[in-house]
Amino acid sequence: TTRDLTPDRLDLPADFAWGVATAAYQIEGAVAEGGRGPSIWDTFVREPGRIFHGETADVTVDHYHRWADDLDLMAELGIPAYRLSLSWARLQPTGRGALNPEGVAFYRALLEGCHARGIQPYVTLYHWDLPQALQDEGGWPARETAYRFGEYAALVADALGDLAEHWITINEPVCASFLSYSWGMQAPGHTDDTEATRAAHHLLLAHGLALAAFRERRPAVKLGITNLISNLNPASDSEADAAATRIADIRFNRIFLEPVYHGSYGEDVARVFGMHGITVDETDDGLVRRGDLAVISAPTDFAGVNHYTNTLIAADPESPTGTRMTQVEPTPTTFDWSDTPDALRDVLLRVSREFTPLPLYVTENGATFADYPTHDGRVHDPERVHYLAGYTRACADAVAAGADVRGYFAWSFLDNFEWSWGYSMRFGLVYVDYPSLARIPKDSAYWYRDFIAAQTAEADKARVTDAAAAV
Ligand code: PNW
Repeated sequence: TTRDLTPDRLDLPADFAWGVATAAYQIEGAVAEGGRGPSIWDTFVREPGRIFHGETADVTVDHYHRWADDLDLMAELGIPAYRLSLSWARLQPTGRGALNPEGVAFYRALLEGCHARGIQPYVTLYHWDLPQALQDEGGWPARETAYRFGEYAALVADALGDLAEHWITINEPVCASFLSYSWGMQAPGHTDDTEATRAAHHLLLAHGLALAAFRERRPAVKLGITNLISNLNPASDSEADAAATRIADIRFNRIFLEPVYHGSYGEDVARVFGMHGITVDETDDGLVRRGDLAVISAPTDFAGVNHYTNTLIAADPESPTGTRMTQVEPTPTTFDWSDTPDALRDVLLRVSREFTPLPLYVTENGATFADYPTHDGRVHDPERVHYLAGYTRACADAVAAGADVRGYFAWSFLDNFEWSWGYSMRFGLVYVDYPSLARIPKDSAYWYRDFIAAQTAEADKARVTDAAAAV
């Protein structure tokens, strides 16, 4: 199908936050500079066979040294909002004790640099880079890690809490628990379901403790947690496929949504925990302690939704998980993920109808395509333009259908270290030429610039002019 991709004005409020997103470990590099301590990812990338081509993120796109140029480029593209994450190991090298002053200085300069350019920062406290010292003491399967995170959050609230209005506690607890401790795909690369389930609860507890720490110190800021929410549907109308879909939905989505927004693990989630011999009844010595759910479900100000996949689920007794998953067509991306924007609309509507009436932010959405520079110094990525045009419109469709969506952040600003895929998967609107590290905006970056300008034509013109004058 052809679609007119000329950006036009969507029916959304003028203050809708259009942004781009990144994460510290994927872009900063400088892993042994500025007093930073090692994180579980520094360890993981050094283990043979973990990362495509054995690549590391020791340098990645060198944002630690190039941040000012990167923010200049963001301002030139007229991008009004930027979601970034703080490296826990840069701020608190061993995961306990006073903050590292060089780390604080780096992030203060970065956040002040956003404001100087008229860019609103949205800050994530944890995007997977646990200090190695805390993994050595048990990592997320250990309850103490949640308390360390609460202390870290309190120190960050004091040191940096004046520099952003929106704070996200944890990015995608499903990845930091199941992908990391059960599926072995992400650091620390363990394959133990019980560990993963314990990690899941402790990540939620860590969210709640960080929320309380910020509330006490920074009553004016807006807080939320970001969950990865896949659109899951049965592959057929058979009862077996419907049952398999319900189980997948519990494992991927409901484990993390119910405790935060409903204040309890529901019966279905309890059954899945039970498969690992774990009870979710609150007790004095079990995984879920008395009072945990009150901490986890304390009110937030918004809900973060990361959305990538649109999955059909079939029961498959032959497979170890009992399910077979395929993505809904078309799947033009290098990861074989879909370009089906109605999935984003459906996920947003589901979260708002089933889980929370809070404002929603799409804190990540994007795709990877095999795109390469052409000889004219431009990078043509028509598939990404098509993807962005559809998924931004899906936000307006969700609002029209009743969801309170307030922002959309494209993943990612720059090509970067795509975790276990190393540099082989490019999600950026801006191309990075390895190893020169030159930044070249792709056609999608220019499309997004024009799209954003079209959303806020008058207000935006004034803002871009101010920012250009300030640079
Ligand atoms: C997100 N899935 O992770 C992360 O937040 C980013 O750091 C990452 O670079 C980006 O997506 C692209 O992969 C995901 O299994 C992990 O559907 C898993 C899935 C999707 C996104």
